[in-house]
Amino acid sequence: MDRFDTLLAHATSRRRLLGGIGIGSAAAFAGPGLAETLANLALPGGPSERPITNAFPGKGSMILQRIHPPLLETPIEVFDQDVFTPNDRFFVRWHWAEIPTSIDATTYRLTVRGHVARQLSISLEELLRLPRVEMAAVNQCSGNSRGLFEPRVPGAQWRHGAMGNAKWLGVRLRDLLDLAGIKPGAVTVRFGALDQPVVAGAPDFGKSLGIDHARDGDVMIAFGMNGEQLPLLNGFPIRLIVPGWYSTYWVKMLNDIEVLPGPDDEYWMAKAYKVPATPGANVAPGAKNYPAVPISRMVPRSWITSLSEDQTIAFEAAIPLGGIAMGGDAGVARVDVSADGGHTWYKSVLGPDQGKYSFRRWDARVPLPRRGRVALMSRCTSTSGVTQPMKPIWNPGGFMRANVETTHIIAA
Ligand SMILES: Nc1nc2c(c(=O)[nH]1)N[C@H]1C(S)=C(S)[C@@H](COP(=O)(O)O)O[C@H]1N2
Ligand SMILES: [Mo]
Repeated sequence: MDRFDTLLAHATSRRRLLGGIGIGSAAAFAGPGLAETLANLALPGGPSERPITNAFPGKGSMILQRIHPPLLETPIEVFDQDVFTPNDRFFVRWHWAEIPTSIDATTYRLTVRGHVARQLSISLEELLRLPRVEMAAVNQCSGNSRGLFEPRVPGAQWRHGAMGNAKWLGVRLRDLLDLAGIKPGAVTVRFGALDQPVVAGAPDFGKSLGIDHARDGDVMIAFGMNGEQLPLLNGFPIRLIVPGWYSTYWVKMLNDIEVLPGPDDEYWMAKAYKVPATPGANVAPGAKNYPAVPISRMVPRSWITSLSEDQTIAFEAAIPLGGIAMGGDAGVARVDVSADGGHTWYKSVLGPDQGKYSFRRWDARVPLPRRGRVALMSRCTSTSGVTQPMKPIWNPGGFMRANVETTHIIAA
């Protein structure tokens, strides 16, 4: 048995496993009343407390942002343990509440249709026989860290845990499109999934990529995540991976690929997930009537993970500091750290390079300027030469926050 057979074997047994513990029952158990522990997200617009839940299938301790559909945030300390986020701690976000609670891997089909020479209906077994690729890539929600927007904007009030990094195993989207044979004049590829809106007439979730992007060889259909099958809530049995792009494009429970001879003018591309066409997607709070474009590439970010907001530590002349960084759609070239609000910067040492789309560990020592409250910062520069700005941006969607973040500690 190679890895491929193992995955399929797991995939088939998954059906039985999920039968008894559907999302419905989990949601019923996950009410705030059950929570014994609360996480404090320190959101400027409050309220900051969220229950910690263990009640969702395939998931360990997660910050409960919403029950139905599930929005689960990864606690920041998880990112301090490894650059790869464990599957059972990986964040979860769905738009619509009608999510299948069990999947029959033996009858699952992925359709490729539209502007193609041959329409395909592929079983998982067939998909798993295509040449396989594995790639480390960060999956980050467009609205990650939205809870820190000032003034506050509507939407899930995430702190920094609407992101995760995994080794994705799957097949190239290009190989599948080549099997179907793209017809001349193809412009867009649209991806659809099994989840459904609860309200009649609400737009079914779907996202699109331009034909050249879809065929670039990096975009993949993943059935493996950190060496295991995908958790149901992260899109079992297959999902789209769009390295370097925000996860709104990473369609879960992918079952439909449609090649279009024109643009996708449906809701999720034409209306939702648009950002100002300004540098850094930044507009003045309250601004209206500015040109907007679909969100796309990620930008560099970094986080301190070895210490948490408002933590008290013993004063020392210099302290160790560690965290993670991402280059966005490029690699991490350097991470600098500061303990005096950004006046003096010190270089960190980067951990192993797991590929340009992955998180990268960094570690440093910083001198503490004094006892008391200290503002610690990290600042990433990508291999394409982009450095995180100091100032936060603002836009009404709460998308693309990427400024230098501050962690305050008390050196006592
Ligand atoms: N089928 C489907 N795929 C989806 C979504 C969805 O609602 N339905 N949400 C997208 C968004 S906005 C995000 S942030 C990611 C979340 O991925 P995760 O739950 O695996 O962390 O899934 C993306 N793919
Ligand atoms: Mo998202």
